[in-house]
Amino acid sequence: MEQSKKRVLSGIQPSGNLTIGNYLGALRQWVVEQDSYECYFCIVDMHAITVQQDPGSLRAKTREVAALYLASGLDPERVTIFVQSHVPAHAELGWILICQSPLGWLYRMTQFKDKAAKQQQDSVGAGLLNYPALMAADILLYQAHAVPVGDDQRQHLEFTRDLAQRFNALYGDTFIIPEAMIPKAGARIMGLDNPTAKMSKSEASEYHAVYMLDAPNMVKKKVMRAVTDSFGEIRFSSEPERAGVNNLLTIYQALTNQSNADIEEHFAGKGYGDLKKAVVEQINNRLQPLQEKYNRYINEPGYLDQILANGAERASVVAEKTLRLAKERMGFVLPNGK
Ligand code: ATP
Ligand code: LTN
Repeated sequence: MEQSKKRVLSGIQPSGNLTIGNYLGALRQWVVEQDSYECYFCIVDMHAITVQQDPGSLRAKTREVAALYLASGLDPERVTIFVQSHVPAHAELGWILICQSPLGWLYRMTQFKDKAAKQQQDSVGAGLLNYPALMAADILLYQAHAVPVGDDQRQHLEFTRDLAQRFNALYGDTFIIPEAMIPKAGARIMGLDNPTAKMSKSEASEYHAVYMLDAPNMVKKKVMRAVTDSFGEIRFSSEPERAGVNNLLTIYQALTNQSNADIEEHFAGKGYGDLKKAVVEQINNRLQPLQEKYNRYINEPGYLDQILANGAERASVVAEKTLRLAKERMGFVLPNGK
């Protein structure tokens, strides 16, 4: 495993419109890390199908996510951007790791419990339960040292580490044990309509999330309607009754990089209307140039497809090498002696 730079891998599901939660919790830090790590960023379409997806929408969203990666500032010359299903090693190691995953560990995952609870019991697919094993495969195939994700993925990262350690103990050192890399500000953006639930791209309600592709007047409409409280006090707080204001402050902080004290001082004596206006302005300032770039990329499907094809080719070389090692260690007979 001779590598010069340490490796990073992360991914986003093409399961809907990307939210500012996806941007602040994940994408934004990926852009920073591309300078110091060897980075692999995938569009995890095989994870998206763990809940029902409309084929036309999955197709469109996969390209949309790719264009948003580029528009956010990922440079395809420096990082490898690819679609998970273009690299079959993910499915293959995924199956191997499913076979290594204790059911008890899988049933304990809060994301599984939450997503399963939202569906009729008999329509919950087995893929939803096995989701963390496929995610472990994504990460371990690249021998990634670090995985930049939002706070909600902490438990999946622990699962990946436990599974890798278990595999290494059973079959000999095979996988690097990865670390979660979680941002200080913006790791958990909450829903605007319900600040006790994580902002999520697959939540249907209209005023729940600001999408990365929302027009400025839509951002304004959503933020101005965000749930607050009747305390009339602008300060950071972990009290559930103040979660709405805390969430707006958190979004403001993630976009301005200011300290809690500076932000509270800035808003001293002001009202929630002022806070909301300031948040709208910060979001729109950030999204406007990004959306301009997005429009250019999405209107050049040939260019996007070329980037994804190159990415899959580069990713396959690394992934195949690890897959071969894992199979060999487990006792698979490799074709043609290797
Ligand atoms: P879905 O609603 O389809 O489950 P999601 O919006 O939770 O999707 P994912 O594709 O599962 O998004 O997540 C992609 C990345 O974005 C992950 O690193 C995740 O931790 C991060 N992320 C998602 N939502 C938030 C949020 N509200 N705050 C911060 N980070 C987030
Ligand atoms: N489970 C992740 C998406 C995901 C991922 C990954 C993130 C799939 N594979 C590998 C990091 C590394 C989520 O955000 N829900």
